[in-house]
Amino acid sequence: MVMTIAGSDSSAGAGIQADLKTFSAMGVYGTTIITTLTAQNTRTISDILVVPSKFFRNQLVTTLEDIKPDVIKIGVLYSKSIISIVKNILKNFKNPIVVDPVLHSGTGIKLLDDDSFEQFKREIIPLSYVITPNLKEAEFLSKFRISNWHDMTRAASEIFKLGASNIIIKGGHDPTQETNVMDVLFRDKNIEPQKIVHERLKISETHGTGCNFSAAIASFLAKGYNISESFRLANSYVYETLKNSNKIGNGVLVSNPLYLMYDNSEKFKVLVELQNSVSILERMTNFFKLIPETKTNFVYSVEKPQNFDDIAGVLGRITNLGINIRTPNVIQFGTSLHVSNALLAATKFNSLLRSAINIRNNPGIIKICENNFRCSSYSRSKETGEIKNIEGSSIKWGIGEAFKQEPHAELVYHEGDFGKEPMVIVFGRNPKEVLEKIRIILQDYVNN
Ligand code: PXL
Repeated sequence: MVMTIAGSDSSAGAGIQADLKTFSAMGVYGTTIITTLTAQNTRTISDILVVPSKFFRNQLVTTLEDIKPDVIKIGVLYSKSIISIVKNILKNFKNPIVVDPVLHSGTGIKLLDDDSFEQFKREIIPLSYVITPNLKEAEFLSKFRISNWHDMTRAASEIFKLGASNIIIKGGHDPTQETNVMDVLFRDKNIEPQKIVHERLKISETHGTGCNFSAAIASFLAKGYNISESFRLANSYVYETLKNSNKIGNGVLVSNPLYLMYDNSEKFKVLVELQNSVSILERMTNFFKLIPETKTNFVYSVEKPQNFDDIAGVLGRITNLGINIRTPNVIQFGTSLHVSNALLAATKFNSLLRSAINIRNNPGIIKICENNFRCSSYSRSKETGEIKNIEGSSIKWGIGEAFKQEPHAELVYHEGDFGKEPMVIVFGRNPKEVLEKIRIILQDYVNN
């Protein structure tokens, strides 16, 4: 259980909204105590309303009375009266408090009143188990300009003097570091600082990552990880949220704390569904008769696949044993090249197609296919030498040609070329739909 005491961001990229998304993605329950309401979009904050003190206090007291957090995260506090209330109520709180010392928004608007700053340092920092300033905030808190490692350690020692137990200085905004980003956890003097260096992502300015980071630290601490592990885990989590930022307005990008949760759950569903369908295929009598010499693969992709890694297939392909088939039944992302390539090309024309299998091409099979499904085809002899010479580009080109002729195709075939086996590729929205088509083809094929 985690509590956040922070400001609301109407654009939902930072503040309370980012915190709650992060807690939820981490699987921890979050409660939300709102200090301020901001009217903002991805370009600016146009207005700030500070929640009246009495009401703010009631939120905190009422929630704490009943719901006991393992960790509390503090973000924007804004005013002196809110700072006093937080200090008075939390001064005897025994569990870890994570303080994200938010002073300004990315657009430069103040998120801590000028005359609240000294009080914030005096009353809030000593409450913190860990404080997570970026370079600018570390400079403000320590009154040191930071331009190298030595300055950073001096700034950290000044912040220790203010009463923090652990300090994480985030280096993401360091303009002198063009290729790398370094975050550092400073602990007791006797413990070597823990540095984490990442390659700098080539994306423009992003909103919300500071909140995602401190909320992730709070979540990992609440799960029982120590500060060093929580730092490492939160760091790689934020790297993913940043890498998958979205453009939701016309200004800065917004980081995506839910990305990994959705991605992992979608990938898990894809693996399970494909695995089940491969098992069904294994038991399908006579399927071996449809396997081409170059073997078969059966693939299934996440929604809107970008590359091979978004498409699961059968490791080592499915083999014809003459009386049945053999499949290693190991399903992995990124294992099939040919059938995945065909699917990637097909989704450009019909984004609902997410599964595919390749089978033999002979006149009997083609006749059955033409009778039962919307088919299209291409001739490999029409492709130019330029395309032939680039590995994988023949399939992409051919599938493109076939879908240009018949945008609703469910099945595409080609007659092969010198050294290239003729092939049929059966598409479907999911593996079950593909299996159904295989069943229909097989029924006719075996009966005739
Ligand atoms: O990213 C810092 C931050 C925190 N909380 C709120 C904010 C911002 C930045 O704009 O608006 C409410």
